[in-house]
Amino acid sequence: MKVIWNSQIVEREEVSIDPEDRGYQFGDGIYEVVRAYNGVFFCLDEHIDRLYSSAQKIEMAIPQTKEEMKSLMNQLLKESGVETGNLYLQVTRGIASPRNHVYPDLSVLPTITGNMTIVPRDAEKIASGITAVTEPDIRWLKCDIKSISLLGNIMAKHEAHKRNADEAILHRDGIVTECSASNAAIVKDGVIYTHPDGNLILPGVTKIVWLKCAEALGIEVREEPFTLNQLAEADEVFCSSTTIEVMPIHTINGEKVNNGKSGEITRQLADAFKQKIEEHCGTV
Ligand code: DCS
Repeated sequence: MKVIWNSQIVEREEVSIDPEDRGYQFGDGIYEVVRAYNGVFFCLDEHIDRLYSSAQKIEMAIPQTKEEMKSLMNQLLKESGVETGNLYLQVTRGIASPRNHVYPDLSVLPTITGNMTIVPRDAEKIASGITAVTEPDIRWLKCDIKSISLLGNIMAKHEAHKRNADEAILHRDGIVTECSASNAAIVKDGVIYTHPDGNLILPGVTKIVWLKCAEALGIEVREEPFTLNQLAEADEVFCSSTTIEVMPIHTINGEKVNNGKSGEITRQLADAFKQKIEEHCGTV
């Protein structure tokens, strides 16, 4: 299996991660998940922009230019032979010894790894939706950085799993922020509500696209916080991410939303999103 390792494409077996890599030691790193359809990346520029923005926010210098990084990713996509799947790309602050919380100087180069996995598009699920539970948002206050330190996210997702749900909808003191691995939105009386970007959520690439779709469809969107009560009384609820696109949530904490069916506005957005994919990557 071909993978990205620093500035090259190598066989997975050739990669070795040092025990003093700061990603391994401190979770000191950032990542992106980029989806490809039919051998073409979707929204690659937006993902690259967010990666470099995350790097800048933690004072990490990625040695490659954005163009060099894109060509490395495209080379992996080609050599992996994957048509429809996900690229996981991770950049850590590199190897520094002895272990020290303080950042090493910039002569220490980041460690870059990336691998592609085949993940077919789940059209049935996008039509029927998933289940969710609400969980307190116990994460830190820089959720706009796509950090590899994901304990708060994985603990929430695991709670959801234990409660037989697919996703955890997170809230801070009753204000819904986002989900454990996706952005969250509700529809009430024809208007979409979603938490504004800022330090409390990840600025989703999928969200950028569905916001444009909503505008083109003439659906009003208010990027403002909404409460758990508004969530419970919503006509429709959906979440969005690179891997699941625009995904209806049909049950929350065991209670059905919209009689357990995907709502009309969610369906329109999911269809418009699919069209955007097809304009760029061909029929899916
Ligand atoms: N919020 C969180 C906490 C996420 O982890 C993700 C995506 C999103 C929002 C949505 O962002 P994108 O629309 O840019 O994907 N998480 C990626 C992940 O870790 N797996 O799938 C996507």
